[in-house]
Amino acid sequence: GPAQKRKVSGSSHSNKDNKSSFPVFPHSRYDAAFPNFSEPREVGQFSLDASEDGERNVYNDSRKLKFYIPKDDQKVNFDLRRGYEKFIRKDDDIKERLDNLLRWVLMNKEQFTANEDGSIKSLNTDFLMWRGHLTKIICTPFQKDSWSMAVTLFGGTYYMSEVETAENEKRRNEMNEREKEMSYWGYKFEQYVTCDQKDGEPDTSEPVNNHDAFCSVVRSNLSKHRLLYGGEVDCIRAESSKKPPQNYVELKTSRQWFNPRNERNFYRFKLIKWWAQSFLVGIPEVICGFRDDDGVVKRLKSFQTLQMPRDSRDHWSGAVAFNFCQQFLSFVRQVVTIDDPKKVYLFERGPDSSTVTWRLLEDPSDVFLPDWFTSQIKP
Ligand code: 0WD
Ligand code: CA
Repeated sequence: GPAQKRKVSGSSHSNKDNKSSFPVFPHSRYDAAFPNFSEPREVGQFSLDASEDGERNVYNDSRKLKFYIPKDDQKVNFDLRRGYEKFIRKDDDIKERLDNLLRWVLMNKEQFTANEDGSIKSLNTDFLMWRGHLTKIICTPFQKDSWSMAVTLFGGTYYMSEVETAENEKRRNEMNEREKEMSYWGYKFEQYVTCDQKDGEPDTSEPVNNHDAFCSVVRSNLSKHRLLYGGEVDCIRAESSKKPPQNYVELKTSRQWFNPRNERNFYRFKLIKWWAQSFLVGIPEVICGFRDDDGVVKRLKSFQTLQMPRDSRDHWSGAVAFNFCQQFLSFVRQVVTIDDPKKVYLFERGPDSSTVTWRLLEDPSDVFLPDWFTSQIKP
């Protein structure tokens, strides 16, 4: 349209009324001081457990939080291929959207502003989403990956729910046998270094199950945006005297480095994702199992979240990434003006695209706030 053809004059103000698309590049556009980001504060915990009936149920407690069991970092020998035939895999065709987080909200009504009839008047947040959605937005200036985020404004809160892009769905459906097996390795690694009990030993004979999860719910502010989001947390250090999220640990696997190019790509493309993901929840440490091509981990390495930007030298900038996110959220608030639980705006970043565009979704199946939730909110 004409708005897209309008010349960008260089002043950020002249572009304020251009609501048709949002630029990803150039980086210089976002190269300013790190925006205000308050220390994430944990306001809740919940567990997803499918042992009852095979469906993921939400429990308002930490029953699925695992304990980290320290190992001799240089002397491990974890075969991540073991037990693949017994893997109890979550069906990724089933889209849970924000449902589990919304169930947590309804289980914790006392945290929110209440009406006399017991319904919720306000969530006291500008945005509600999964942590993983924020990670994707933050990493956008430094990654090619496509993403789509659906946004609904309801009762003054912008609800954001990811929609799988055509490219990502295609990649998922065209995985070969080896890729499918490799997607098991990360979960198997978790089993080698965690235990349900504080002083227990990992049980690596049990089938691996990726239905179960523990989630932390946090509040933080990014500049003028109040944020409320949930994120899956792998485990906790039982021996630590710190309190959540400072005693949480994120677990990862990565292919060991065979040459300097491997190492460079690790710092350039992988560490920014690890940093954004853990920084958003205030998790101080990421423990990585380095594996070979046969899925054997021989070495563990701990990365300090706050050190990652420095470790990565000048490959990426956390300030650019966070400024991009801050301004993108402002853009969302400029575009999404109709407060209606059934109105869905879709924000899309195509593969390697230099802009984020938006459109309205018109199909009733795109509505993602369920009636069981909206009926309990009375603004
Ligand atoms: O609605 C959606 N489109 C999504 C929902 C996309 C991504 C996640 N989810 C759900 C997850 O199933 C989980 O219940 O949200 C919850 C947690 O979200 P998050 O913490 O915001 O997700 P993210 O930071 O992307 O991933 C954290 C962990 C992953 O760890 P690694 O180390 O791989 O980053 O959540 C797990 C995974 O362990 N995870 C999943 N587990 C099973 N199925 C999935 C999945 N599809 N995605 C992430
Ligand atoms: Ca993990």
